[in-house]
Amino acid sequence: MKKMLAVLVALIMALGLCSFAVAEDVITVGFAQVGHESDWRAANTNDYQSTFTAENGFELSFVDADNDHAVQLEAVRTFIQQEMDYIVVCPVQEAGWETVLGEAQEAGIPVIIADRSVSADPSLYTSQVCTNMVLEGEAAGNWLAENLAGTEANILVIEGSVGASATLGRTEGFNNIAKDHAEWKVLDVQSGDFTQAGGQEVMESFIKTYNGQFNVVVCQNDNEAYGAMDAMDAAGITYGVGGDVILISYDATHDGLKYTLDGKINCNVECNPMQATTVMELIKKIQAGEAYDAMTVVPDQAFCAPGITSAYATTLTEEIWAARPY
Ligand code: GZL
Repeated sequence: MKKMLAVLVALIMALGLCSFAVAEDVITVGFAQVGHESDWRAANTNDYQSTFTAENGFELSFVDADNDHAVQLEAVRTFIQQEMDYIVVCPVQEAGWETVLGEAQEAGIPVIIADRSVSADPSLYTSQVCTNMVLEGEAAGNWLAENLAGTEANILVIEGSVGASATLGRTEGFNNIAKDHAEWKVLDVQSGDFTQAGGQEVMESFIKTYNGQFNVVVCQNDNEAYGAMDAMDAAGITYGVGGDVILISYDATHDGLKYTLDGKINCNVECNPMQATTVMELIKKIQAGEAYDAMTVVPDQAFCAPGITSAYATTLTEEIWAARPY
C-alpha cells in the first residue's frame, strides 16, 4: 500500500513539475493594436489572436487602442511594468515613440513594430514586420496611368488616419506617379480615418463642392470606399467599370475584392494583414538566439476588375477571389 502511495505521490509531483515546466516555457507577448477601425484591422487582430495561442507556447495580452496614440503609449508602459517577454506594436501614428521605446529598451524588453512604421530611430526597437505602403501608392498610381492612357484625371483622395504611416506612404507613392502626369489634377484630399463613416462623410462633402468635376476617387482603404460608394449612390453618381468615376481602393479585403469582382471598384491594392505568423517566427528566432532581420516586408499585389487587363494589377476572377485567405 505504502509503495503504491509513494508511486502515486511521485506521479502527481511529476505532473505538477511538468505543468510548472510548461508555465516556465510560455512566452508572454504584449500586443498594442491600433484599434478596430476597419475590416483589415479585424483580420489583422484575428490573425494575432489565432497565432499567439497557448498551444503555440504564447500568452497574448491584447490592448485595442481605439485609434488613440496616448492609449497605445499607456498600454506599452503597462506591458513594461508587467515585464512581458516581448512587446508588439501596430502604431496608430508614426511620431511620438522615442521615449517609450527607450523605456522598453531600458527594461530589456524586445519591441517589434508591426504593420505600420514609427519615425523613431530603428536602434530603439528590435525589428519591424510591415508592408511597403509607398509601393502600394505607386501601384495605384501606375495602374491609373495605364488605365487613363494619357486622358485627363480630376482626382479626389480620401486619405487614411492622419499621421499614420499607411496614409503617409500611400500618399507619397501615389504622388510619385502623379507628379509625372501634367494631365492629372488632385482637386482635394481629406482624411476619412480609415472608417466607412469617415469615407461617406468626406465623399458627401466632396460631392457638394466638386460634383460634375471629378472622374477619379482614391480611397486609402476598403471601408472608406464603401462609404464613398454609399455617398455616390445617394447622389446618383456612377462609378466603377463603365461608370463616370474610376474608384481605387486599398486593402483588398474579402468584401473589397467582391466589390472589385463586381466592377464597383476598378482597382484594389492589397495590403496583407496576415502578419502574425511572420512576427511569431521572428520572436522564436530571437528567443533561440538566432540571427534575424531588422525588417521583414510582407509582399502585396494589386487587383483590377474583370474586363480590365493590366501590367500593374491581376485581373480578378471568381476563382482568385474565392481562394483569398482573408
Ligand atoms: C495598413 C493598415 C491600415 C489599413 C486600414 O497596413 O495599417 O489600417 O489599410 C487599417 O484598413 O485601418
